[in-house]
Amino acid sequence: GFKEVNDSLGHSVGDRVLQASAKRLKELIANNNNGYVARFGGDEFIATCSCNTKREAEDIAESIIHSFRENFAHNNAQLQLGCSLGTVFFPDDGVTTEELIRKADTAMYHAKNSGRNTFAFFEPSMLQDVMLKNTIKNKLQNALRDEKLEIYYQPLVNLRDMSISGFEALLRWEDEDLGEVRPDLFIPIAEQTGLIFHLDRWVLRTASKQVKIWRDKFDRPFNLSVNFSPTNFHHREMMPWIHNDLAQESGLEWVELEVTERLVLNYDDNVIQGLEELLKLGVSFSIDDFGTGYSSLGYIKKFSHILSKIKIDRLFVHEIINHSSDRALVQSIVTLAKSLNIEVLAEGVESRRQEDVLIQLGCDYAQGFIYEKP
Ligand code: G
Ligand code: G
Ligand code: MN
Repeated sequence: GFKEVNDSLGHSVGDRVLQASAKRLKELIANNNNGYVARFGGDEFIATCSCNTKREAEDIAESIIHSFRENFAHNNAQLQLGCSLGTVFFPDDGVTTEELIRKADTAMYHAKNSGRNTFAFFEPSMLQDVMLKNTIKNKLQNALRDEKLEIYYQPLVNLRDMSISGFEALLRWEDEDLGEVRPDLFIPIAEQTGLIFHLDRWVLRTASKQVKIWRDKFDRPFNLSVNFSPTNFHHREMMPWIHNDLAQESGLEWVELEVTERLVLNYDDNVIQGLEELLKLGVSFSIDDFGTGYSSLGYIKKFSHILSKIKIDRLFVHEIINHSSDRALVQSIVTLAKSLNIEVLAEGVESRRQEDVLIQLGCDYAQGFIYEKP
């Protein structure tokens, strides 16, 4: 969290936090373990110490994480920071400084990705992860450029009369070497690299054309749902895209963007402004995979004015027959949504019995293999 300190409180405060961090590290490493601490650059430190066992190294790593749990004091404010640690062993993991630092760095990023404020010991498989990620990143970029991506469509069913109310667009990618790559794998990578913004725009543009054709051909007011990554709101081209490109498009009033609860994690001015501009253009919003993330009733209330639909995650729909707790949960989501004028869709419906219960509970829409696969 160091960047935030620098950005919001200024570099001199940042400098003092670095000094205080160095002090904490030195107390744990230099004094107790006959070791050495150095600042590597930015907010990164390197420390060496001698350990006889892996267990001993674990204890030191844990004590460092622990010491960063304590707030940093600045004037009267308390700064909550944390640290992520990557650990390597000499000579097992390498004998040159360069190799050891590179592997420690890899392990540190691994620790960051597994939720921060934790440590990781380097493992060779981490390098493979990095290589695979790089391969996917490059190949995905080319696939988008060469129009090798495909969109699958899954119908959304209105439970009142069983008509098709619209379609969700789902990205699919088959690579010559890698075979079929699942979105679960490539979407997070695309989010880390910013490519997701270009993917999501492409899906929106391409799927709009397709659904427009079906609307005309069948003379039905089909809607289109597109998954829209929360990270897009922080892309520097987001506002220009809305104003220059999207504003020219017609038919946005039948387009719905599916966002996940992650949107509230980085809820700042960019998000608020982006949401408002999109609403002005007639776009509507739904919450995808509801119930699996950071769901809080408080924020559903806060967002009720911009939400048109809640999509209940298939996890809850799956057990709705066998578990009364899941049934109760779906019931309460429906009740809450109704009182706020938000519609409810159940994802992953696979059986008639599930469908029956969902209708009983007052669900408005359903989606799942029982109707059609994507
Ligand atoms: O379709 P499938 O179950 O494999 O999707 C896996 C995940 O990938 C889902 O969470 C889905 O929302 C996401 N996903 C699929 N297509 C897109 C897309 O075009 N853009 C974004 N941002 N996510 C997508
Ligand atoms: O995260 P999101 O809700 O966007 O993911 C949608 C994905 O859910 C689709 O890509 C599809 O593969 C999957 N899906 C759709 N219907 C069903 C279903 O009935 N059962 C299961 N297991 N998955 C489904
Ligand atoms: Mn979705």
